[in-house]
Amino acid sequence: MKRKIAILGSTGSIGTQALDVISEHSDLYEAYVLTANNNVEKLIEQARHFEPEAVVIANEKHYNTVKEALEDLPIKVYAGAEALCEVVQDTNIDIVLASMVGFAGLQPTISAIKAKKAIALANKETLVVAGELIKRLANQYEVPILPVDSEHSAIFQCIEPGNRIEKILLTASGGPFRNFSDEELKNATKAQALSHPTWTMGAKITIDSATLMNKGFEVIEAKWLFDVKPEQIQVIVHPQSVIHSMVQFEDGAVKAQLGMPDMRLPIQYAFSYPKRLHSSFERIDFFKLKNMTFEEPDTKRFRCLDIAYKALNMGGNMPCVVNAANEIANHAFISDQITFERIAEIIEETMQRMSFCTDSSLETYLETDKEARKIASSMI
Ligand code: MN3
Repeated sequence: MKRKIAILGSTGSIGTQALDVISEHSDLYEAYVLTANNNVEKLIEQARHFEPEAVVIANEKHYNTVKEALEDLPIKVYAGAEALCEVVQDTNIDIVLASMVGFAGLQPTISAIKAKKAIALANKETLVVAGELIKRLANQYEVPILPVDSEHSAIFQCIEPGNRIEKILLTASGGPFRNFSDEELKNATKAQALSHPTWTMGAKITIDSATLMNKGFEVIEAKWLFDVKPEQIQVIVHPQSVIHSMVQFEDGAVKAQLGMPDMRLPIQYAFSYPKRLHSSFERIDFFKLKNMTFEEPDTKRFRCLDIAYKALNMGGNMPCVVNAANEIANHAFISDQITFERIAEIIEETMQRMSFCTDSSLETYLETDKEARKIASSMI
C-alpha cells in the first residue's frame, strides 16, 4: 500500500521538492492532500498533475477559481484556515508534511498530531512558537516528529538511541551578508539577501538566513527535537554547507552527516525513515571539494542569533514573541519599509514591551502572537 501524504504548503520550495520525491517514488507514496495559501495557479497545476483526494486554498477569496479549474476532476476543494485543520484528520492520511511558512503552520500541525499522523516537520516556526506544547502533544498521542530541516535531519541521522548527546554542532552557511562590511550591511537590500549562496529557498526564510534568525530558530527547534539544553547547542558557520550538522557524544566522538545541499534528501528521509531509499541526487565529489571551513558566528553584527538564545533561555511565550515580531519585521524588510538593521531592533523592542508568561497553552500562544504583531507593526 502506498503511503498517503498530505502536503501543507505544496506550492512552496519544500512542497514542490516533496512532490519531486513523491514522483520519483510513486510506487511508495501518493500526494493525498495539497494545500496553498495564495498560489492558485501552481496549486491547480499540481492538482491536475497529481490528482489528490483534496486540495485546500487557505485564502478563501480564491475558492471559486480553484473549484472551477478542477471541476472535471474528482478532487474535493476546500478553502480557509479551518479547512486546513480538518483535512489533515482524514483517516487515510499516513504522513503530514508541515511545510507552510510561519505561525500559520502551528494549528494544522496540532490538528494532525491529535489525529495521530506522523509529522514530517519543515515548518520550524511551529517548534519555535510552541515547542513545549508540541512535544507534550506528540508524546501524548504517540506521534513521531520527523525533522525535515536539513540540519535537524542531519542530527537525527547522527544520534544514537541510548547514548547521551554532549553537544549539538549546528552548522550555518552564514547567510548572504557574511562578508559584508558594516557600511554594506547598513545599505543591504532584499535583492542581495535573496541571492543566497548555497540554498535556494523561499523569500521569508532567505531573509531569516541573512539576519541569522533562521539559525536562531533552528537552535530552538533543536532544543525541542533532541531534548538538550540551550548551552549544549553550538552554532558553527560552515559556508560550504556540505556538513549539515554534527553530534558530539560523551566520549568526545563527533558524528557528522554530509551531502550536497539538496532539500530533497531530508524530505525523502522523513518519508522513508527508518529506511533509506535510492536517490539520483548529486553525490559529493571530495576531490572537487577544495576545502571546508569553519568560523564562529558574528553575533555583534548579526544580533538575531543571540536574541533567539535569549528567548529560549527565558522560555514561556518569549520565543513566540520573537517569532511574531520577526515575521512582521521580515515582511517589512521585503516590502522595502525598513532597513536591514531595523529587523533586530524591532524584535528586541517588542520583547521588552511584551509581558512575560510561562503558560504553554495554545490560547496563550495565539494571544501572544496577536499582541506581539500589533506592537511590532506599530514600529514600522
Ligand atoms: Mn535549515
